[in-house]
Amino acid sequence: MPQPPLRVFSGIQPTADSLHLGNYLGALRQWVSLQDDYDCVYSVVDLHALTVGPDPAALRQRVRATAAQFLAAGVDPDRSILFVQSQVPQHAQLTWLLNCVAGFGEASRMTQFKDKAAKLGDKAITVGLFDYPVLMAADILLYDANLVPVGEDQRQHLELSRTLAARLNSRFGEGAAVVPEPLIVKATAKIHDLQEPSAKMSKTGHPAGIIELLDDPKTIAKRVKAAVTDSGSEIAWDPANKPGIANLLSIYSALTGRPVGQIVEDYSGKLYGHLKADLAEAVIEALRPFRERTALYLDDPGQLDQLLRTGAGRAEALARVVYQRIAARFGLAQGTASR
Ligand code: AQP
Repeated sequence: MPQPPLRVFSGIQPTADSLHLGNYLGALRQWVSLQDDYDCVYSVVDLHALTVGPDPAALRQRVRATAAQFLAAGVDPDRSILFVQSQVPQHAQLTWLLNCVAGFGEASRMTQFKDKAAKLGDKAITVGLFDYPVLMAADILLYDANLVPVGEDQRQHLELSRTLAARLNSRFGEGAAVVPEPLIVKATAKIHDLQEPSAKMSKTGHPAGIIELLDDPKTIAKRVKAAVTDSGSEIAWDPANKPGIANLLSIYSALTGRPVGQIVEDYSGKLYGHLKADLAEAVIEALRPFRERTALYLDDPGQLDQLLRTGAGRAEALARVVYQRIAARFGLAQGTASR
């Protein structure tokens, strides 16, 4: 008998007006090709964005802008489920159940929490920020997802999701939860900050270190040309000693589909400036149609909202069944009630 396709789940936070090249190459681009072989569920994870206390009006705008960028990249709402996390109440409900099986110690070990907490300072750290990885586990388990395409920065969070799923199965018996597998594309797993190549490119990083997907061509060229390079002048693949050049080479290779070795050969005897000029052109050309398509979706917010409501309805139909199954295992009455 033919098996149903495996389920994929992934999400991106609406924490900026534009996504960046790391989000695109580390996650979004994979999302689009996975649609050919898997049953995909993609979400604008606005509950996650609340963990850093965004301005409400900005958040509303960014939810739409993020969804528009998913669509512009090629997420197809007819083939995949595309929805906004807060429109499906089971995400918050399942988080509570998982909070009650997650260890305080294991949540305390999450390096992303430690990094963000250090950036925000004691007064701004919320319980929500601490709980971020448990909410992420709820997102994944709620759809019985088999595969989760993410960048390297999310590997530890995904490991926690796997631990929690396995714990539900050992505590309540097999079949309580599906244990998800990470899907991390090695070559683009971590795109680095252009100004600080030891750090990942991040929406909340310094603007000069980021290439935003909606940046205009002039800004893109400026950012690429100002990227920090390394001492010496030889264009070589040496991530340990030449992290700045290695980052530019990975981005170039990912955008053009040409292997890094071939690019290095082409630039033998040339200067960093040549590589930067060609890379800027490649980024501009790759992002031009993306920017135009995003603008078209944002021109019609009514239609975009309708599309997202339809997606939320489809997501909730799946989430309700899984939530009730898990809640019943916990012994909660509502887990067995029909509505
Ligand atoms: N630099 C990166 N390289 C490769 N993949 C990346 N991702 C993020 N940065 C890189 C992947 O993008 C997806 C969405 O991430 P997110 O926006 O939900 O949260 P994040 O990982 O916290 O990304 P940012 O940009 O750093 O956001 P802020 O600054 O708001 O926290 C994930 O799959 C992630 O792996």
